[in-house]
Order: sequence, then C-alpha cells, then structure tokens
Amino acid sequence: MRHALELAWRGWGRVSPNPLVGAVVLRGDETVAEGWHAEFGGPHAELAALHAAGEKARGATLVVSLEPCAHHGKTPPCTDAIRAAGVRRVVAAVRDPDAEARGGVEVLKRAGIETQIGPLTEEAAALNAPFLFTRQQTDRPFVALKLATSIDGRIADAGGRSQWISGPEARDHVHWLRAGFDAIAVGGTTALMDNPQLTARGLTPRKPPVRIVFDRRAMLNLGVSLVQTAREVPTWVMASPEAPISNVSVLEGNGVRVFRPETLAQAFAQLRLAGIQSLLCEGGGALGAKLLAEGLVDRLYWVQSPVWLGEGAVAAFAGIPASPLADAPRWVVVERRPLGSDTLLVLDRRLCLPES
Ligand code: AOF
Ligand code: ZN
Repeated sequence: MRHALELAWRGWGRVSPNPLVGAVVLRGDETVAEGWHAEFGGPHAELAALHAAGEKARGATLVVSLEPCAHHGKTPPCTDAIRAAGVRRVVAAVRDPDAEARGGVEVLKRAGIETQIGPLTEEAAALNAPFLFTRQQTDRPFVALKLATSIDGRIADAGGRSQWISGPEARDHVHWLRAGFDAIAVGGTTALMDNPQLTARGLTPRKPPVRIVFDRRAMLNLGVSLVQTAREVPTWVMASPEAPISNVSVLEGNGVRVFRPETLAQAFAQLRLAGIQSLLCEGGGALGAKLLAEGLVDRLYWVQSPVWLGEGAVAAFAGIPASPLADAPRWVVVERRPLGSDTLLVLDRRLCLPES
C-alpha cells in the first residue's frame, strides 16, 4: 500500500480535481504490475495496473489507494474491470465518498471478491485531502496556507523584508506544489509589493492554477505582472462591493475577472461555485493571519528556516485567539521534509475521513 500511495503522486498536477490514485497487483509477496491515474479523464489507476498485469491478474490481489469506483463517469466502472480480470481480493486504503462513484466495495463483495479497507487509511486520506474535503463540505474550496518563517516564527524582519527567508530548495518545492492546486492566492499588498508571477515552474500542470488576488479596493494596476499577463493565465480579483468602479473597469478591461463579495466566507463560496476545489494561499501576512484566525485554513505548508529575526520582526501567527492547553486545537502532522537547510512541515487541521 505504501508503494501504491507513492505511485499516486505521479499524477500530481495532472489529475486535479480528481483524486491521486495508485495501484499494485500482487501475487503472494510478488508485485506483478503497477499503475496510477496519470491524466484527468484518463484510465483510473486500477485499470492501468490491471492492463499492465494482463493474465497475471487472475487470482491476484489488487492493492489500491482509493476504493474502486462503481460508476460510469468519464471511464467505465473499475469494479467491472476488476471482475473481468479475475482478481480474487481487493485491498483499498480509504473509502470513496463521491456521491456518484461510491459503493465499489459492496459491488465487489456481491461478485464474490474479498475486500478490505486499510492499511494506511489516514495517509491515503491526507494524500487526497482536497478531494475528500470537497465531498464533505460544499461551501468553499479546500484551503492550504503556505508560510515561510524564521525559526522564531517571523515572516519578515522589522523593516518588512522577507526575500528570502527560505532557501532555493524550498522555493523550488513551492513551485512544484502550485501545480497540484486549482488556484493560488495572495493578498493585494503582496501582489503590489512583491510583483509575483504565481505560476507553477518545474512541472507543467494540466491547467495553470488560477491566480487570485484578495484586493478589497481593487488597487492592482497595470504595473503588476499578474495584470499584464491576465489574458495568458487566468487572474481573478476578489474585491469588495465598495471597490471604486473605475478600478474594477480597468482590471476587467485587461482580462481580469473581478468578484465583489462582502466577506471572506462569501469570497470562498463564490470561488467554489466558480469551480475552485483547492486553493493555495501564499500570503502575505495579513491574509494568512486572517484565514487562520477565522478557521479557514485546512492545511499549513510551513517552511521553517534556521534564521532568527527576533523582537520587532513580523510575527506569522498574530491575532489567533488564545486557547487553554487542554482544549487547544491540535493539528495532524501529514509530512516532515528537509529542503536544503529548511524544514517543511505539513499540518492538517483535521483528517477528512469518509464513513467506512
Ligand atoms: C480517478 N482516478 O484512479 C480513480 C478514481 O469521471 P471519471 O470516470 O474519471 O471518475 C472519477 C471518479 O472516480 C472520482 O471522483 C473518484 O470518485 C473515482 N475514482 N478517479 O480520477 C482514479 N480510482
Ligand atoms: Zn475507477
């Protein structure tokens, strides 16, 4: 199963909003074939693995990181292919909560195939957190916040300088990370001051993530590269109903799609309706702190760099209400990864485990 989870990652940037799925065909202890979901709308991982196994699938065990689907979607049901291949046993890490695809285990059981859920259910749930989250909650996308802080939790020095706290390895990793999200967001001040591109580099995503700027007054202007390239890479601005109409017109005239939600919650609801299932917020500090304080962050990608910025430097976690230790929210560690001299810590607010 660990290998199936590793294979699933090969679809990163290519399959969203569908899940990352990997599969292995076993005969006894021997791996006879493997497969993964490589492209949105393409063959599912199970089918790829069964195809690779050929006749060796007969009587074998199929190990897959997500319950096989039982529906006709863009592809026929994997349960049909599993039966036709003569698989004897199916081990799936986690149930599929998708309203259309669910129920594969029951279908397989009725066909006389042995089934099992787990091991590595929690790892598989973390792997597909955005997919599972959006099947549980429909009022907003799965929201991840990326932070690069000093060892003392600061995002900029006392003079506001933040380039660069983290090293090149961490920055490359963030480019790779972007490719798997439907959208990348920053605050208006960050867009104006840092003039970022917010494109995925190092991996070509199936669709470039939509670039979103939370800019209540619609202050972005033509000097900003996000606006200059809005006709090439989708760029949206979340303004407020009070934003000057002249600013909004300039943005729209340059190919920027402008939304005018009243609150942050409404902004997220509008993004979900517009098809965004997963969003990676990259700052700045004010937007990140607001998202955290309002409980709108599902995942934290926290790059910790071994530099001290000390008193007076800008704190990453200001304005979070205090909690007594006994009831303090405790997040789930999803991953710890060294990146050069930095450390990436991936934390989820909770695991989205489907009912089994
Ligand atoms: C995938 N890849 O490897 C597996 C999936 O529209 P379809 O036919 O591609 O079906 C998508 C659904 O199938 C998806 O939401 C999930 O519930 C299920 N399993 N999907 O894209 C895969 N195994
Ligand atoms: Zn399937």
